[in-house]
This record gives sequence, C-alpha cells and structure tokens, in this order.
Amino acid sequence: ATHPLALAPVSSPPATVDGFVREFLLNLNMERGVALSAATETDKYMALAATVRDYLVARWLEDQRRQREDQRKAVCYLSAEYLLGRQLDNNLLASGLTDIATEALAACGIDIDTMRAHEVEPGLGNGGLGRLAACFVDSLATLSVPSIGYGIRYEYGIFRQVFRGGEQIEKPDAWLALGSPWEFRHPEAAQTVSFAGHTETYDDGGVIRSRWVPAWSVRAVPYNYMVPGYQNGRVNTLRLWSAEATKAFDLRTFNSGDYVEAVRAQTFAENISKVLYPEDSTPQGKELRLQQQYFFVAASIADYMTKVLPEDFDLEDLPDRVIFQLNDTHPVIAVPEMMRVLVDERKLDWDAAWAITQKCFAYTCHTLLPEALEVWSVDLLGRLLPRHLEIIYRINDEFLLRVRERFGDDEQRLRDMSIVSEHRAVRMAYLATVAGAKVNGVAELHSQLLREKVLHQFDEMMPEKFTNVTNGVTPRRFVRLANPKLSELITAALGTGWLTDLERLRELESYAEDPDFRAAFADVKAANKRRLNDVLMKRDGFEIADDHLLDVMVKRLHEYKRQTLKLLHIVTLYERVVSGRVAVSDLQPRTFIFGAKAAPGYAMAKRVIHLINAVGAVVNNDPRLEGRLKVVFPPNYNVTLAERVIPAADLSEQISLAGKEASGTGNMKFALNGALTIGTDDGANVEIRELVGDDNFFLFGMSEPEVEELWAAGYRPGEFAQADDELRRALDLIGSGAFSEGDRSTFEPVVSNLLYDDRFMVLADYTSYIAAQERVDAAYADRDAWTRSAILNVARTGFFSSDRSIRDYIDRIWHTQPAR
Ligand code: DL6
Repeated sequence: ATHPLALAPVSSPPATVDGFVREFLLNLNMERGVALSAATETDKYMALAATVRDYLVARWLEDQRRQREDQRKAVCYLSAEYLLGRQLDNNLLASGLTDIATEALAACGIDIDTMRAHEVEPGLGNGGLGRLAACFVDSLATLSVPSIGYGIRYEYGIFRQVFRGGEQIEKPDAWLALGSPWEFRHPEAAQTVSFAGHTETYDDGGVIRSRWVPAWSVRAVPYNYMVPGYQNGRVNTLRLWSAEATKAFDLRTFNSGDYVEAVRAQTFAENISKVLYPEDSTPQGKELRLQQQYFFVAASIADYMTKVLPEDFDLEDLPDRVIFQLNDTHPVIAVPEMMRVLVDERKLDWDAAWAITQKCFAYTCHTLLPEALEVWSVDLLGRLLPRHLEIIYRINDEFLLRVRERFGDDEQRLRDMSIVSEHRAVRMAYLATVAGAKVNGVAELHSQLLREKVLHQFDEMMPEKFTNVTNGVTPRRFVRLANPKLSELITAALGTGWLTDLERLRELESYAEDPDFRAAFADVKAANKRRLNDVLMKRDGFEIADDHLLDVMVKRLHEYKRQTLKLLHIVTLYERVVSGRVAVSDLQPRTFIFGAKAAPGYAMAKRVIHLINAVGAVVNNDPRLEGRLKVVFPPNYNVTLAERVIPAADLSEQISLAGKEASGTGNMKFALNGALTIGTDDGANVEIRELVGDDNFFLFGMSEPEVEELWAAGYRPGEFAQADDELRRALDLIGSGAFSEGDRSTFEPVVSNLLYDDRFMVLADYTSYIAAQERVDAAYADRDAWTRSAILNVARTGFFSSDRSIRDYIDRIWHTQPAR
C-alpha cells in the first residue's frame, strides 16, 4: 500500500463526548443500517458495543504486532471454560470511557443502564474454574503479560435455570441469538482438526516413522475477543474456537447428491462446539466431551505453532518462547498432541520432543474429589485418537521405567502410578503431572493435600514439580464494577491506585477505628441491599427487608458444599419458633439467599434445590414467624446476579467439609466486599481466616485431619442425630412432610442419605455450625462492631487479587517477563 492513510498506524476515535457520539451514530447507521429515531434497544446496544470496540482496536492491533515481534516468553492459557460475565461495563472501565459514554448516550437520549441491562452474559463455564480463567485473562492483560487465552466458543453456554413447582428445569442458553458484538470471526485463520482412523508406519528416507491417517475432520474457526487491561493501553486476545464442517464434507456429499447426508454431516461437525457440558465435579466420560477437548487444544497448538511462531523458529527454543498452562485436566490431551506435532510432523526424535514438551506445559489441578479426576477409556481414546493413544502408551512405558529405576520392582507402586490404569483408563491428571514442568493446587491447603494424598507418590518421586498458587479474583469486576459505592469510599480514603495494587487496602485498617468511616461504610452496605432489593423485585418479585441480616450461600449445588447444612440451620430456627421453644421476638431477623445450579444428571443435588424452595415456601408464609426469617432463591444464578448479591451480603457461607473444596473464589469476593465469613477450615477459607483474624471470621466444624480420623474410625451419622436433640427435630420435620404438604416420600431420600450415608459429614458438623451461627447473631447485635469487622475484612484481603495470583504464576511457574 502506498496511500499515506494505509501506512499510518490505526488511530482511535477522539476520546471526547462528541467523538463518541459521532462514532456511535456511525455504527448505528453503517453497521446496523438504522437511524437513531428508528433504532431498537438491540440496535443501540450493538452500536454501543461496536463503538467501545473501535476505541480498543488500535491498541489491540499494536499489541498483536508487538507480540509477533517480541522474543519474550508468552503464556498460552488453555481452558475449556471462560465464564466471562457481561463485557460492556468492563470494557468501558478498562478503556476509561465510562463517563464519556454515559454522557454521549444521554445526549442521544439513551440511558446507559438500559444498555447495560440489555447485554446477555456469555456463560461459557460452569462455575469456579471458568470464572477463574476469566479473572486470569483480565489480570494477564492488566499486568501486560504477553498471552493468549484459548478456549471453546460454545453456541450454548451453561443452561438457563428455571423453577417449576420448586424443581429445577434446564433451558438452553441461546446467548448468541442476537449475535455477539464483541467477537471477530476469522474463517481464513481456521485450522483443520482430525479424528479417528488408524495409524501406520512408513519409511521416511531410511527412518521408520509413524503417522496418523484420520477418518474425518472438522474446521476450527477462531473468534477473537479483546481483553483490555485496566487503563494501561494493553489489549490481549482471547481466541475461542467454533466447529464447522470442512469443505471435504460438503464436497463428498455434494458429489453423491445426498442432501440429507450433507446436512447430517454438517450438524455432526458443528455439534462439537454446540454446548457446554454442565457437569463441574463429576465429568461424564462422553465421546463428545473428548471431541471438544481435543478439538480446541489441537486447534490452539496448530494456531500457535503455525501462526504465532515465526516460520524458521528453532523448536529447541520453544520452552523459552511459550508455556501452555493447562486449566485442569480438560486440555491435557494437548500433551500427546504436542508430541505428535513435534515427532510426526516436525520430525524431531522422540527424546528431543519429550524434553521440549516437558518444559512447555504446566498443570493446575482444581479438585480433591476422586470422581472429578478425569479418565478416558483406552477404547474410546483408541477409536477417536489412535495416534495419541500410542503416544500416551510410550510416555507411560518410559515413565514406568523411571519409576522402576527409582523404586525397584514394586509392582503395586507401578500399578498405582501408571498413567494407564488396570481398568484400561487413561488418568489425565497423572499424564499432566508426568508431562508438566509444574503442578499447582489453588490454595495452600489444597496444594498440601494434593502432595500428601491425591498425587502422593508423584510428589515422592518429583517433589520439585509441586507448588501452590492461591486463587484470586479481579478487583475490577468484583469490587469496582460490582460495588461502585464501596469503591468511591475507598478511593476517597486512599486515593487511586488500589485497583491495581490491592494490598493497599491494608491502609483501611486505621479507618476501621473511625466512627464516621464506619457510618459511611454501613451506608454503602445498606444502599447495596436496596439495590439488590430492586433487582430481585424486578427479576423475581422477591423483597429484601432493610433490617435483616443478609445471609448468602451462592455456588454450584454439590453435596460436598453442603447446602443441606445451611438448610438444617434454617429448619432449626423455624422449628424452635413453631414448637414454642423460642419466642419469635428473640429471632434475629435474617434473609437467606441461595443461588445454585445443579448438574442436570445429579439427582440428589436437584432434590436439594427442590427442598430449598420447599422450605422457603413454608417459612416465608408461616405467620408465626412474623416475617423474621425469609428464604430467597432466585433462579439462574450467574455472574451478573453475583455482582449484585455479593456487595449486599452481610454473611458469606463457606461451609464445605474440610478437605473437599479446592479453594473457592466466591469466599474471596464476599470478604473483599465486606461480608464476614462463616466457614470451615477448607480451601482458601484457611488463608482468609489467617488474614482477617479469628475475631472477624466465624470458624466451625472439623479440621481436615479430624475429618480423616472420624472417617477412618467408621463414621455413623445416626449417632450424631441421636446426640443432638435439635438436629433430630430438624431432620424429623423434613422427613414428616412438613415442607412437602404432608408427603413423606418427597424429601425422604435427602433425610435418609444424611442419616445413613452422609459422605460429606453434615451431621457431624451440625452442632458446631449452629453454635457458630449463634455467635453470628450475637455479633450482629452490635452493628457498629460488625461494621468494624467488615471493614477489616476488606482491608486485609487484598492478597486475593488475581493480579497477585498471576504474579505468583510468573514467579513460580512461567518465569515470563511482562511486556514493556
Ligand atoms: O480453582 C477454581 C475453582 C476452585 O475455587 C473451587 O474450589 C473448585 O471446586 C473449582 N473446581 C471446579 C471443578 N474442577 N474440576 N475438576 O470447578 O475450581
């Protein structure tokens, strides 16, 4: 190009109200093809999003250019889930355009809040793991770390939950129905991803090599999303892959004239990225899920190796150029894929390829539950990815040789550590541990238990691999955007800068002693409760009383998280009043908020959802309670709702059985927004408690070693019911049909599960939990002291910024340098 405009760097529209108005109208007219007077809300929202995009593009292109030229080591974050939440507000904040946009829209007669509400959040994740990935890409951009996030552009994200008769019904989440204004589709950058077929050997000029002859393939089309750093001019890329039928499919079927077959083939291909699997803790070994996993990592590795790396790159130097971070086991098939690329395609010898691979991957584990550790059957792997199975066998053979060298012919140990189990299942966590340069857990306790239990023998053999990186959350979304009033208060006290240096919240400690500051802090909390009330009134018709303690448990529904323990507390309070043992006037008024989705195939979890709604229906309508207890369970808890619920909460329920919750990140968001935690010594609760101090945290329940001890001694939950009168009464009340119109059978499975099985020891921790809740009531009675504790929670939890997590990844695992 010779035209001067083509040679000049791309420039952003002027960052003024007039500039914004002009760009917005241009987008409305040119992109949507409508005049302002005729524009629908969707038109306006789309044009607004396009305008914000326009401001970010110049930076983005510049960062892409720099990243291509930069020799610095980059991070490729491989994650099957990104639970992003709404984008508009975040992108406005990051680009420093919020005020300009608000004014510009007002000048066009548009209320920006209406635009905010119009956005459909991309729910491309199940819960903690996916939300963590979203926080991490935000922090990577904010810290200017050269990086790309790779994942899947599911056409349908996490299901939309509705309640019918109190029971969960799942509806498809058609988040793309109106199109997404934030993405850039790049069909020209598509990769071909192949499946099935067979392997063969061939003579490659005297060298016998293996190759894969796949049976079918699909096109992986990338959609790029901008990830702006917080007001630092940096824009990173999130690249999500969508599956489409290849030309070959079309051609073959076109030639055969079989229209029906042509459409079937296309649907088959597109199914791969059609829907997010809604299980987060008990993955099903489904073929489509393995297809999804291989689809996105194969496309990502091909993209990195052929599009990002220079053509003449010396592969020996790959570990200095890139690290692939495996977000749990979902992307672990990337390990044999990298070996296949290096050995079969790039013709490196096995040992050289393995040496490179071992330095290019690191693995984050997010669970302690045995059933959450993914395995793939040898049969399925062999059918779908025959070459990868061969590679896994060879990795395993060589690994077991090393085990033998080190520990001798200990057959039991060899069986225990084998990547391929006796039951012909490939243990993906083991593969990741063997292949990865580092393995990390997500909280101190979790990392310790990984080493001591889940991966104990691997720790014995290669202790240097193991490390911890405690999770974190982005303060931009979860403090600044979710809680603007608290943010203002903090800025008034500390000045700016704390949003990118969250440890500065420490300076609030002295303000906790200032009565005026406490009063202002309490006002913020009250305003956040009113805001939540408005949201819930409009959304679901729920009302939140001003003077109630707001007690919140929002997270996936899982037995180990123990929503039933929370329910037993509510039923106990209820039973005390209706039995006349406690005067209603002695009850601390409380509103209990639940938010939880259950995996559609998880029957017990769905029954507990039903029970929460059933208890709510009775408690909320019993006149004897005089409205002093209220259960609120808004359906379809998601990131958008979290941003309203968390800032309003007084009490954060983090009550998993010790040793089961890897970390938790909701616990961090609550503390940072000034809620006090009632919790067990589990996951990151341990670190929260250490930081905020015992006086500002309600600890209860068994510790992890106590849990182990009781389990080993033979846990009999019935004995705990016998020993605690109130516990028995609560269980009896549920079992009697009091919450199911007299029908005893509805919730009998929940009660008998607790009495006769109780894998997560709800009954063993009940007494201690109820006592802790009494301490909560007593503490809340002195509202000013409570506020002081709440301020100290904020002041002392700056550690939980995801910026700190990313710095820890850099120091302990990646050894990358942030870009200039
Ligand atoms: O690390 C993010 C998040 C943790 O905070 C939660 O404690 C943990 O349950 C969650 N794990 C998953 C399921 N993982 N697997 N496998 O979402 O990760």
